[in-house]
Amino acid sequence: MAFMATFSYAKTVAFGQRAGMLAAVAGAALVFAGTGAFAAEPLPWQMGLQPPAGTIAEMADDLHNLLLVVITLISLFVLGLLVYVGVRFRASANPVPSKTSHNTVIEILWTVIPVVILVGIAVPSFRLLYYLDKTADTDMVIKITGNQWYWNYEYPDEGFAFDSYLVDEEDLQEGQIRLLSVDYPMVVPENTRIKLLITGNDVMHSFFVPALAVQVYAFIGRTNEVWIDVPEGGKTYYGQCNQICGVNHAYMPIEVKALPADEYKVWVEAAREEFAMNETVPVIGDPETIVLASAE
Ligand SMILES: [Cu+2]
Repeated sequence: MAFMATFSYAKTVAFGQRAGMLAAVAGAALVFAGTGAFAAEPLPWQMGLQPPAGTIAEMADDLHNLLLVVITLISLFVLGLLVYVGVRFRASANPVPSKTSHNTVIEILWTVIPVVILVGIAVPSFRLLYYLDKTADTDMVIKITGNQWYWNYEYPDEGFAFDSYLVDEEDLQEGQIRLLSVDYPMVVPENTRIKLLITGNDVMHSFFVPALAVQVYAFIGRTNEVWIDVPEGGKTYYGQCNQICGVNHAYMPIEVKALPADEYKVWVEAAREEFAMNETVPVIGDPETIVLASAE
């Protein structure tokens, strides 16, 4: 499980690298400047990653920025070599080509230097992976189930669960975002470490919230574990299912709404009543001995 979580997180980081590469082409300076300081959703003409929220996302952002420098330097170095070789050893200037086939010193260098670079990258990379695996230090749990095509959020400690659907374009209220806002967001208290148990009900989905640096697969019959570090500030973080899961794959967004502790308590009280009938935990086994997971 932990492996899956870390693997899928690695994919998130890799995704970030690609975004960073594009940004580097357009103008490396902008990558570090960032965009829309308080945005937790994608913005028009946005470059680089979404501003990081919480310690995990900050570490991922730092690693991304470090890797961007490393890959930019390597790419420029290799480009320089190619241009140099093309000009210096062009056929017109070298009518009699060299027959050199080995150079021990260069061969050792082009083996050792990449190894040193990779080991250097591995140190912060593993630090992040192991940090991501520290789910034991969390304050609360939310179980997230991917369905075709909506999410279900279960608060096992509070004993309720609810479905979360996309708000249709014609029903959008003031302040809601097309294709990202949902009817019932996943509400979390700010300044809290939350363990997420992520599973699926039909096909593969993936829970992906870029600003919180979380991307974990939702498999049927398997529970993946990860944690998020929701920082201070009543912000809303948007994400999407990140695994092609069928015809409405693009229409099952994720909305994570962070509230101050007191407002969160009020929400829990209201949600307990509103979702009182929602003991919709899938149960397997003999009906005589069924125990609802939320009642444990
Ligand atoms: Cu999906």
